[in-house]
Amino acid sequence: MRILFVHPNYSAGAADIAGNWSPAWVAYLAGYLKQGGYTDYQFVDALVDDLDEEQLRTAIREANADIVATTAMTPMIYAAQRLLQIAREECPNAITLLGGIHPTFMYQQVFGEAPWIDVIVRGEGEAVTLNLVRAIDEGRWPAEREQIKGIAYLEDDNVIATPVEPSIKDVDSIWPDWGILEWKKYIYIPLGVPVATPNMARGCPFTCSFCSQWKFWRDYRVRDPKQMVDEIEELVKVHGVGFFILADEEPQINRNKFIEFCQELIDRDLGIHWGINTRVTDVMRDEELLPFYRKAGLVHVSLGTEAAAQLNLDRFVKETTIEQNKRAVRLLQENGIVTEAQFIVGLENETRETLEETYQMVMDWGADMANWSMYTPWPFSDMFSEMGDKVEVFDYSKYNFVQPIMKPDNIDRAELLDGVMANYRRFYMKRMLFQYPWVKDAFRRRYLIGCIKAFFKSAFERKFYQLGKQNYWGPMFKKLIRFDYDKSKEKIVEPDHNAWKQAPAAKRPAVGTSAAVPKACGGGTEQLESVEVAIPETKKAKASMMACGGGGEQLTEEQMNNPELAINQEERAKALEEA
Ligand code: B12
Ligand code: SF4
Repeated sequence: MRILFVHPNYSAGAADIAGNWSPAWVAYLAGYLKQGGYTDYQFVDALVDDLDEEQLRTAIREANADIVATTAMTPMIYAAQRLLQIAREECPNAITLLGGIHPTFMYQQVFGEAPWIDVIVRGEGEAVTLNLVRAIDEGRWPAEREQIKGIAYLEDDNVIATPVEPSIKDVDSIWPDWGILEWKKYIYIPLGVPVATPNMARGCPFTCSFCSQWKFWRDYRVRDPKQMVDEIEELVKVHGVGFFILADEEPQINRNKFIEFCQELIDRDLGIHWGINTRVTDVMRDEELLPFYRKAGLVHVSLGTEAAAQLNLDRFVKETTIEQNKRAVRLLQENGIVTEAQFIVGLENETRETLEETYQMVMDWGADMANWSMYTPWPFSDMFSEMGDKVEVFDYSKYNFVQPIMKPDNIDRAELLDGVMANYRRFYMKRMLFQYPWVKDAFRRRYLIGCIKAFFKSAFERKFYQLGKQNYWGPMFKKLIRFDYDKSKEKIVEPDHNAWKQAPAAKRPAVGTSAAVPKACGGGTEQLESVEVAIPETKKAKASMMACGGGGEQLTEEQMNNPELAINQEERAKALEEA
């Protein structure tokens, strides 16, 4: 049973500009298969090797695998679909397999567009993939496929989704096979060392309306910190990794585990530096622990500061304030940790002035780095339905945070892009001239200058924000900006909301009209029967599956008291610690 994993060749030109990133999905799936007795797998990274279609075709043909598997975030879905089409052409007998966040929710649309895909794994991949591979190996595929939980497939032009697989409670049973990657390819430009994105905790107890990660993993689970550091030790000693970013949505929320993790890193003195994406409220909660975190090697924190206006923070159900943003940045700065503030811009109320406000604000906060992402409601996020007809682009390859898929009411897209670029230019020019070279801490200085190197490299190559494709040459040439997108993609096919965790009703007060109000199924793990829906057209098809019983008020008392769903930060953190 030979399995070929392939990472699609798609680059957004934003977060990925800091280097070549090692894909964690491959390592985690391969590791789980290995433990299950399947070791005949290989990996092709079409992104890092920049393979064109012909080269991809050759690589797939030569691998001659029984299963060809790939992944898809939303913007890379067409690249993934095409990749599997090539696999179908080159290896007609191989099973084509797709997983990842986008197909998890959008499998109906995916099958409508790419019927050559044999099977989609929905949600957390390890257990489902092992069950699937075993069924194929034992000759139970396709005859008994309806018995495999967590998959979707086409049967006589109907999309079949089996009941969801329970999440893996014992996350320590997952041990990735990082050896599947060729580490010399994955260099983080700021430090010139191999970079990894290992995963300690899965899930997030918050329910921000623009985000889908909390739905995807459903419940919050965290690994044993000692085992986590075993994994990091392997990454350092066996694969030469010198920097990592935790792939976690919310690494700090279980404070005790995070402290244990840091202590273990200190005790083992691995000499590794690392970063996290976290919430400003966690930074403030752990104010006194920041020197300890820094000692453990934490050097880079990306903060979901998101907005310059409280109105927008509230709308995102972020449960933070502008004041907290400012304070968190300051605390990190005081503790010598590189601070990156992240903004979401381009909502309908965006203007040149509000863009200016974000710039002024981040300068006032004193963050080392800043980024401005174009507001991109994932089609399966709660906020998407609120946007109604404001979303004009249904070509998912543009859902990448860098190409505006909505036009604000009072400025056009060119103005928006130009305003964002003006912020980047001013911010990094000032930082480069007046801050980075004068930072006293030698490591921090080297790190920041390394970041600016990565930034300029991508800007020079016109890959940053896909400026080449968007034909952006500077403020004088706004009229030349091109926003090409595939207009034949007119609407979304309604995602599958029902199989996944839902935000408590109390967290979604009075949110506009909603074409697709998520049904509060409560996010249980085994509540769905197999369901069958006709294969949808690529138009708005209301094929929402009501196998959970529908209804808007279904959260139980127990679920409301669950730490995952508790309403405020302190309650949640306390409940999680107790758990
Ligand atoms: C690390 C990371 C990156 C790294 C990439 C690392 C890499 N090489 O893959 C960097 C920094 C480069 C990056 C870039 C981007 N990212 Co990013 N990234 C993440 C992050 C933080 C962790 C991803 C991860 O490794 N998770 C751990 C692994 C184990 O989980 P996983 O990938 O989901 O895989 C599991 C399942 O999905 C499933 N699965 C996945 N693939 C497959 C395939 C098969 C065959 C099967 C069976 C199962 C399966 O099984 C796996 C194991 O359970 C996530 C947020 C998060 N916390 O998850 C965002 C996230 C994935 N990124 C996101 C986005 C949008 C982007 C960018 C577009 C942002 C930008 N403008 O730059 C770019 C796109 C990348 C590109 N090529 O252009 C979004 C995607 C949302 C969406 N709906 O698509 C996320 C979810 C963050 C968010 N804001 O919501 N990212
Ligand atoms: S805190 Fe909000 S944005 Fe961050 S992972 Fe959780 S739900 Fe998503």
